[in-house]
Amino acid sequence: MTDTPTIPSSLVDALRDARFVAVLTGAGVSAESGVPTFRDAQSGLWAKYDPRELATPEAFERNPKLVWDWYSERRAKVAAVAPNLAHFALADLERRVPGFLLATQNVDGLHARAGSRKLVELHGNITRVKCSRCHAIADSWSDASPPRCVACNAYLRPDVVWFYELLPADAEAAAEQAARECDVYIVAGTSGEVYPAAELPARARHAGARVVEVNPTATPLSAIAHDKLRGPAGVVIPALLRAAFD
Ligand code: BJW
Ligand code: ZN
Repeated sequence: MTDTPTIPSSLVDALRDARFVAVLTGAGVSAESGVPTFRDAQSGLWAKYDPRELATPEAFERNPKLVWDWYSERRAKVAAVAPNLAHFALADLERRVPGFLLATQNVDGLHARAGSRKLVELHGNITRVKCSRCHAIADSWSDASPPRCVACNAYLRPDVVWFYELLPADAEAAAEQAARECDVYIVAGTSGEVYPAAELPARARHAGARVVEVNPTATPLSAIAHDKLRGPAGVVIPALLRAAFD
């Protein structure tokens, strides 16, 4: 059993009284489902590649097959895993507070599968595939690696946000507004190294929110968090809900 960190009573009160709660999640929230975190060492076939060097438009231009195959394997892995207690607790939290938004950096779709609806996916979704030129979403594709767009014959690619690409404008705007308007901001399972997502907690703090970090280890975001709940998200987030709402 993992120890649950102590939850300060002032945080319990803040959560209970909150009119709007905003949440930012990262790969650590899916770790207990068996999805490797982004900065974890790659295994097997991919051991010699740095994910930071595969998740770029340049990598896809240079070696489309390598990048397509990496995402195909990850897509298959995501389809084979299930949401964990952290995903379910966040779906529950959305129903407990008057205003809520969950902004996730994860591309695995597990929050939606756990029942979250007030949800924006800042970095896209690995289960969707789009054309790299005309951006049309593909409903099906061939076994080629990569397959081609039926409309314009360019390569298809995963509908995720690579480094140096813009985030979906509506998702980013909604996440920024939630950070500005929330009373409590929960940031869970992210290393806080990737922008613009990493600046959301500071915006929330600047606007007066109580900022809570859920992560087994310290991150650059720890410095701006009022509460640092050290432990796995699948333990800490359900404990936070029990403390505030049971
Ligand atoms: C647990 C746990 C458990 C483990 N429970 N926790 C400003 C300053 C500097 C640079 C930039 C800037 N603005 C933009 C940039 C450039 C760049 C960037 O941020 N670079 C940094 C590396 C410095 N940003 C971009 O390019 C973005 N685009 C953009 O801003 O466009 C405009 C622009 C362009 C160019 C220049 C300037 C502006 C786009 C970013 C897209 C990120 N895409 C990826 C890949 C998605 C597809 C895929 O999955 O392959 O998104 S990168 C990768 O990182 C992925 C993740 O969503 C993202 C964040 O990672 P995350 O979730 O934090 O995971 P990890 O692995 O890093 O951390 C896991 C954490 O969990 C750890 O802390 C563990 O301790 C913890 N943990 N077990 C709780 N059980
Ligand atoms: Zn096309």
